[in-house]
Amino acid sequence: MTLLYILAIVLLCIALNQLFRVIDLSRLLKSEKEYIATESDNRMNAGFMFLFLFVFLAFCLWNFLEFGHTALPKSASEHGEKVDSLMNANLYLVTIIFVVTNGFLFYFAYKYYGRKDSQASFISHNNKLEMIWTIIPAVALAFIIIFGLKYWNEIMGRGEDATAVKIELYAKQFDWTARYPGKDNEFGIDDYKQIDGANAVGLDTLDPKCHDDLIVKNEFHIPVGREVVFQFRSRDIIHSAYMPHFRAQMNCVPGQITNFRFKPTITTTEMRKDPDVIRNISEINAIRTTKGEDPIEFDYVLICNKICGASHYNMQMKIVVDTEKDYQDWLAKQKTFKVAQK
Ligand SMILES: [Cu+2]
Repeated sequence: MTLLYILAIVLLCIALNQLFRVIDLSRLLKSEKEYIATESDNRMNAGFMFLFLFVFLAFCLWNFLEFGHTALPKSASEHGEKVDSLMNANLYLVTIIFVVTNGFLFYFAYKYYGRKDSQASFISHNNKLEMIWTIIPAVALAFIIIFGLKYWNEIMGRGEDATAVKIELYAKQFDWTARYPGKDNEFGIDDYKQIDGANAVGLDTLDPKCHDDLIVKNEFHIPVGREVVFQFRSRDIIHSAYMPHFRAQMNCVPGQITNFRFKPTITTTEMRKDPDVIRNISEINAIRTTKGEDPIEFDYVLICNKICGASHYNMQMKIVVDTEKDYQDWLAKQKTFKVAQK
């Protein structure tokens, strides 16, 4: 079958080649000069340029409408609204500029196609034009940067919240481990030399602050409406802790501690009832069913967003946003580092 396709393509190429030779020969007979575009050729190309403009913009619009909902998921953190409004402002600005500049590009190609007696005018310099295309982008970029810096300061520069939940996320090829500070609300210090099977995140067993730390695998819980202060560590190479629903991402760098904090605003249970979430999950489940896989439920997720090796794609951990009571119940069931060590 494949051979037939190849044969068909080869024959088509030969046929096209012959066709072009016939056209060339007929031009020779009519004593037209070979390969010089006539005015009607130019007019036809100009028409196609104009047509392309509309086809292209229609294609872009269709992409927006059809796949727009598969971009960033619904925001579920307090600062997420700010990130989204900045993102949308950028997107609107870029879309307007894209449509206007590309509109002109293809319209001018259509309007000024080569005519027999027309000549291009020679403009070496125009101060007014230079000013326009320098000042307008400069103002637009300043607008984007000023708003970006303002939001960055608001997200990263807030004071410590005394009631905040502390969590450490520990990255290694290829999984995550969460650590909670336990009753004393303080993390014990770490010592990479003590990493072994029972002490996967390398805590210093001599530090009493470690003993009540909770080590959590597979999924970790956070309470809704309370600030969560994360610290990130890595055992081996740079990973990146990405929690898309909370608009949070921070690199995990070996040998140093990085931070990020956010306040979750929607519990996992509430999010599962959201119409947009239901739509996206049912689309995924429709594909899964055709493959004979079990349907899934919506869950918040922590994923690695720095290509870190062969199993990078599957370096993830489930996040559950609970009500305060559910969170406390779950926390009470977790084992302390000391118990787990025995
Ligand atoms: Cu990774």
